[in-house]
Amino acid sequence: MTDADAAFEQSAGPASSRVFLALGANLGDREANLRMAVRLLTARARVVGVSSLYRSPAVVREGTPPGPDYLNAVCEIATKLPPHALLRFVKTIEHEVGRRPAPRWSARPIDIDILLYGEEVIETDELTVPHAMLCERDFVLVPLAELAPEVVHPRARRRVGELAEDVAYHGLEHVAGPEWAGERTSRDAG
Ligand code: A4P
Ligand code: MG
Repeated sequence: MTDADAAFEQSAGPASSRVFLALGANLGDREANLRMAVRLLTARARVVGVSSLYRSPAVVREGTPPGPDYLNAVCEIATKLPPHALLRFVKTIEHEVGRRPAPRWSARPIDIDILLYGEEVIETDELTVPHAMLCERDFVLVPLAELAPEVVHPRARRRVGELAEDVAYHGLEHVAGPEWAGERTSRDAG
C-alpha cells in the first residue's frame, strides 16, 4: 500500500464510488501538463489507475479553425469529495496547470472532466454526470474501456466496453502505455 493509499484508508467518511476523469491537453508541453494534473489529483484523491495516452485531432465547433492535436487519457480515482466539490477541485488543478478563462472548446493546456461518478446521474447548471459527450468520443471511450470495460453507463445502460466497440474513430492514435503518467497507482501496488 502506498502512503497515499494508507492516508485515504485512514481518513473518515465512507469509501467513494468508482470515479473516472477525462484528461485532455492541446497547448504547451501537453504530456507534462497531463502528468502534473495526475500528480495534483493526489492531494484529494487516490489514483486507482491511469490509461494509456492517446493523440487525436481537435474536435472543434463548426466554423472555428482546428487547434493543435490533443493528448488524452482517462484516470480512475477514489475520493471522498462529493461530485460538486470534486468539480471545484479539478477546476483549481486546471488553474494550477496554467489554464485561464477562454471560450468553450478553445485550445487549452489542460481540461479535466468528470466522466462517471459511480452510478450517479447528475443534471445541474454546473455539472452533468455522466459527461454529456461520453458516448460519442473515441478519445474518451477507448481509454475508459482500458480501465473499466465492465462498468455500466447509468443512462445508456450499456457497458463501457460495448460503447467503445461501437464508437466511430476520428484519427485516434495510441501514443504510450499507462507508464506515461509516472504515477504509482493502486493497480501497480496490486
Ligand atoms: N460541466 C458540466 N458537466 C461537467 C463534467 N461532467 N465535468 C461544466 C466537468 N465540467 C462539467 O467546462 C465548461 C463547464 O462545463 C464547466 O465550468 C462545468 O461547470 P470547461 O472545462 O470550462 O470548458 P470546455 O472544456 O471548453 O467545455 P466542455 O463543454 O466541457 O467541452 P469538452 O466536452 O470538455 O470538450 N478534441 C479532442 N481530440 N480531445 C479533447 O479532449 N476536448 C474538447 C473540449 C473539445 N475537443 C477535443 C477535446
Ligand atoms: Mg471541460
